Amino acid sequence: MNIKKSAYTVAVVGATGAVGTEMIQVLEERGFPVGELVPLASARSEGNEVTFRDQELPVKVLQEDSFKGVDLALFSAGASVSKEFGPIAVKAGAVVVDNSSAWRMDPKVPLVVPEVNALALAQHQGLIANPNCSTIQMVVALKPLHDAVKIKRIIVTTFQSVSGTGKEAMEELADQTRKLLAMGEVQADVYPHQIAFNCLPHIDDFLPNGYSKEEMKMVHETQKIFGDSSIQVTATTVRVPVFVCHAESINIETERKVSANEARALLSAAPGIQVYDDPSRNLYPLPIDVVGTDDVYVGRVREDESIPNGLNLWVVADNLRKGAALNAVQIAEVLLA
Ligand code: NAP
Ligand code: 3JM
Repeated sequence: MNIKKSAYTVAVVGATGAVGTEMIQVLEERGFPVGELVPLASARSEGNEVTFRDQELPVKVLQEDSFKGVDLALFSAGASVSKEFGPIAVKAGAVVVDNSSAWRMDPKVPLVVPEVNALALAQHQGLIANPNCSTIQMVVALKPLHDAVKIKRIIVTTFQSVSGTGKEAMEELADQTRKLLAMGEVQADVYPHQIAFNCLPHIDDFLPNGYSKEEMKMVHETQKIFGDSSIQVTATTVRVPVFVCHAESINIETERKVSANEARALLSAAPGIQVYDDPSRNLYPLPIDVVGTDDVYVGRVREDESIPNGLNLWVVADNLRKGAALNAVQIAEVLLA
């Protein structure tokens, strides 16, 4: 990737997964200069194929020598795979954009959302981390407000879709829903409880402080991306029975006052954001409308009447696209530019 080429060899690690499938689609849709696509997954996928530009490509089993000749490797096969194979890919000469939590908080690894901190990419040493899906949509929405009136504190509650867990979780929600509507019994395999017709205040493992890892990812990643460890962040992350798109209720306290109208104007002018905010017409962002789109949608902008400088927002984005695959491909596009 350090050399300008007309086309690049791109490996997708986790090519058969929910994020990997979207990665391949986003590379194609955006006309990323792919010479050869190398789809990699586990031995479970041996014999399977993925489709890229109307071609069926055989999935290869991820191995130490998988990255020979690879310019760019997009990883989304879980944190342990990234921990082990990320450095192997870099050593083989590839630039790695990693979607897992494995490297995000490493000080040598830039954690990047192009609309927010593209400049951090200049420091990369081969490995670049994509933030957590919930962090990405939050920082895109908050960046123009932070620039204008400086955010002091963020209180966020998420409503996260099952696609954030992967393909098996999507099947589990569909299967439980079908069975329950037919008055059948259901079993919970992916989550600790039934997800259909339910809400689980539990995403990723719990930590000794009582928060989940997902909640603490939002705290630490937000501070790293904004380059400001003084921003106070507290999060509650909830899994809801939605297939795709995460929603977030965000409350911010700012150093200077911003009215709801000024905030809408700032948001409307910012890259990657659509403002959908007209309660008189029941207009606010909804997962079923946002799925398959690229922007971060903001609505329900209200001044927080309980404090002098506060704002409430409702933020929705496609977690598989801006929350994962699209952001990773946008990082690669910045590297090419
Ligand atoms: P998924 O649908 O379960 O897919 C997992 C993918 O990883 C599959 O392609 C799977 O291959 C592959 N894989 C698993 N273990 C492997 C191994 N040992 N060697 C090679 N490939 C292996 O999960 P997903 O939703 O796509 O998410 C995958 C990962 O991406 C997550 O674990 C997470 O780290 C990351 N992620 C990040 C975000 C974000 O916020 N940026 C969002 C979602 C996910 P097989 O089909 O062969 O099993
Ligand atoms: C989103 O290997 C794993 O346990 C990965 C779990 C996971 C992650 C993660 O921690 O990388 C599933 C879904 C994420 C994420 O984006 O942080």
